[in-house]
Amino acid sequence: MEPKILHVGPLTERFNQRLAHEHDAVPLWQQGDALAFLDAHGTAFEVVVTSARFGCSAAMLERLPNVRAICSFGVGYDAIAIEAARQRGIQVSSTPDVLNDCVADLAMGLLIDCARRISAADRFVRAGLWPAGNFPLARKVSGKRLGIVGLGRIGKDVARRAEGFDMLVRYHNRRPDADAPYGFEPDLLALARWADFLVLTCPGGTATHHLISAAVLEALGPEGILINVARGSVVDEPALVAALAEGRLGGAGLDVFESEPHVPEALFALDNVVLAPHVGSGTRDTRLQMEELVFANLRAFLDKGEVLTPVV
Ligand code: 8YV
Repeated sequence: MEPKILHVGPLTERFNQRLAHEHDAVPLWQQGDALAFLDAHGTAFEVVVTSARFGCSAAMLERLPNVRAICSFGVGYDAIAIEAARQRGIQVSSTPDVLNDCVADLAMGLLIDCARRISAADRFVRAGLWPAGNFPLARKVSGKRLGIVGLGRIGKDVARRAEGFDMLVRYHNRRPDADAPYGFEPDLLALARWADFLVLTCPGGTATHHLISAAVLEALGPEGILINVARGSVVDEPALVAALAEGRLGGAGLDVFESEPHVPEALFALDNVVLAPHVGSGTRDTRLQMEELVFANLRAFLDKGEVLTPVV
């Protein structure tokens, strides 16, 4: 008999049906109070299928004493109780690489939109304002200085795209990457001072919580643009909103927020921000590849006892 699978939160209809069809999976979101359900039935499950969004909390994991693997849809695992999993020898897989292109594409899209004010220009035309006068001049993108916070797989794809725009690229990481052909900047404030555009592609979680502080935003300055395709938790959001509203920061392109799906209302009124509802990986092509990788990890664990793309 195949192990029982706990399916934490709904993904696409296709994914949900496929999991239910191919495996003995229980949709947790349909069981009423999740923790109460796990108190009663948690011992039955050996594998958890979840996503970057729904994760698997420490409270859940405590109620799943027989779980041996967590297969997650998405590359970020800040919502998974990774330390508890590591201590118990639970394998955790994510879906790296298959989404790099799409997240990097969105980062560049937000950057160009903020600098050239494409969304603002679109609003200007639709509001019938053009006959009354020209749209204000925007800022050039090509040849500018790009700072990347977190030069991992996605950060490197952003850097490669930026090279196509003749940008100068420097990056901030915890450690320099010996293979990266870009300048390493150990001082985040210095990177923000140097950069015209600062793109965040680092992981979320406690290690990067509010890394982008009021001081970093101040250093980026009234001409600077912040792009966040990482996690909302990386940025001190109230400080960001204040800096944008008071013109101390030039602009921001944001795909992620601290309390998703809730976006600070103060941002809605600002013309110097471009807002997206966490769609970095949100193309049909990429989501399909992420789905395939979740199922491949699951299959590998069930057949051979080892996931293919482990995070721990
Ligand atoms: C989510 C993401 O996976 O991969 C990540 O870390 O944030 C996204 O791709 C997606 O929204 C589904 O949860």
